[in-house]
Amino acid sequence: MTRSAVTVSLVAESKGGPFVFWDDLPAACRQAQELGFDAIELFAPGPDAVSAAELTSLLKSHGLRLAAVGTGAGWVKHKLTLTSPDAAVRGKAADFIRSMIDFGGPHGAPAIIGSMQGRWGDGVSKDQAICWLRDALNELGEHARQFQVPLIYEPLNRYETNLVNTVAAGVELMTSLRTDNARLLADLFHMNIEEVDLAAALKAGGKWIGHIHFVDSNRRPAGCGHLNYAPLIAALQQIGYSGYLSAEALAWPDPLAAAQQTIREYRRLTGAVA
Ligand code: LER
Ligand code: MN
Repeated sequence: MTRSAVTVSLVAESKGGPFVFWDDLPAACRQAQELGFDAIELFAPGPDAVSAAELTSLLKSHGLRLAAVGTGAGWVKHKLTLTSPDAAVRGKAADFIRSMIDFGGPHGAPAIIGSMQGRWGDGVSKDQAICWLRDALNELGEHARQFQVPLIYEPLNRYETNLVNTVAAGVELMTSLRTDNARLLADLFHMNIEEVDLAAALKAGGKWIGHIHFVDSNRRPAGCGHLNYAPLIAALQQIGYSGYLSAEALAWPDPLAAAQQTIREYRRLTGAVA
């Protein structure tokens, strides 16, 4: 059985990005609870954006879990990546992600590496970039273990990275790691651009699929684009996926309507009851 989650962004620099709720964490928790989401996924500017005590209290009082925390603020705010030609930048990128693992971990939430993976080029070969990425995933995957959460790595579409664009390439990366504590994030928006067959890719991803960004082809909420979800849900059932379907989607036409649309579609597709 899967669980539902909805994204909340507290990152001013990401305005217009694919997040449902914005800026006001208590209000987002209230609305997520009212709509019946199981969890929120938090995109925060850094580990100090909200204290552990406040986050614990907000989650508890609204009956919510923390599905995951994004680390992309390290890129959008500080221009850090794990594959920068500059060793000092790579080091700071790993430090930032470690701090986000420490932020989400006590709440049972894994950290997601998406845009922090960077790209090859600018004097860095693909082999070298993948090697640096692998080193970072090994180290950070082991760091996450103390919280009994995996490290989540997200293949992105070709316009956002040239490192790993498909689930299959993600599996190849996962199987080349020393750590066994990393899993893949399958973002249906990125997959719609890169995969030949989304359901087949999910099935082939199998046990490596650790998180889903639940969104439509045009990055609008599920049901507002042209994805055919039934085979995708069947594929997830077939691989025994029991994690989150987390709405990382544009707040289209507005945050509340996007959240309502998502939970309605989630229930219709999964048979979850309100
Ligand atoms: C970026 O396009 C994305 O999908 C995020 O989840 C990664 O930071
Ligand atoms: Mn995503």
